[in-house]
Amino acid sequence: MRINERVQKALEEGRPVVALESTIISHGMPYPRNVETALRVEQEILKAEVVPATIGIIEGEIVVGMSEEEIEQFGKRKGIEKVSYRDLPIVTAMKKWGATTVSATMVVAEKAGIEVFVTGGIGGVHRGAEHTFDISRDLKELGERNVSVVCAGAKAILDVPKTLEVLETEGVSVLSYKSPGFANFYCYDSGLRVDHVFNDPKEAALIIKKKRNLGLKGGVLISNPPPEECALEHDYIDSIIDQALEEADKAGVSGKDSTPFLLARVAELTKGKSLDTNIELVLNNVRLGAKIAKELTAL
Ligand code: PSU
Ligand code: MN
Repeated sequence: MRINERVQKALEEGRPVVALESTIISHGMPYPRNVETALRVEQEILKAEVVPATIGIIEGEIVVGMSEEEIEQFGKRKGIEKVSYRDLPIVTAMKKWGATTVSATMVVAEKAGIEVFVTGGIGGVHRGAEHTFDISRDLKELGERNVSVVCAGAKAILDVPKTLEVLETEGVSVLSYKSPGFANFYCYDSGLRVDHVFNDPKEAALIIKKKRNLGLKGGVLISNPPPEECALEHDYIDSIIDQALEEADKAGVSGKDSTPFLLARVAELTKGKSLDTNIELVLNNVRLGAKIAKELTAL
């Protein structure tokens, strides 16, 4: 594992660091907006006086804290593997390039000692999972790793009620920032309840710290609704998601290809609106994540 100097130094000195994933770059957004977003994300974090650590695998080496050039590569290079937990030994042994999902990023962040991780929306229980058994490894790692994740809920293409049920089974405390409902990725609210609503980032930090001090394994999931001005309406997006799901089914898309296919198709069908929202919600999550990371180190 290669930890860049700035990240290493911050960790040694007990200064705040925020982990970021690379699947969102290589498989979640089209080039060049994926790279623009990943770089803006890092700038926002630095502006808050927190150190960003974008995580990925380069020729088999796990990198914690990519350079700008490396981020650019993850955005445009063809054939980068989507790396979930199960893929970590394969991609590293075979010396391949790999973009880490939430699950794999959590594993690496924990090993590096980074406690706060920001993404767009976590993976979860896919619709129709009662037939396909498609449940993201993200949920399991949330239950196992001492890393807390800031997100805009679970991706809207999923079965969100079932996702929350599995999070409960995994023992993941779900908090929501300022809004009573679990965020719905593109939409402000899924209409589903969370375990606790907080208004002050310090409160989230206290809960994370308490979980650790009690010796309870696993992370805290922090749901942050997308900024209201760029959130999409359920009436608009839900039928588009249904159409994308139907197309995926007809085309026989399954397994790890599902999420990238659906996100890309929804972006096309909304003429880029969903992509704009996805970018804004990530930046919004980053601002909250940086605050929580700072509060956590201050404790
Ligand atoms: N958040 C986004 N876009 C993404 C992802 C998250 O805004 O593309 C990625 C994360 O890496 C997450 C993955 O772990 O989607 C989920 O993939 P799957 O459903 O195959 O587990
Ligand atoms: Mn899956």
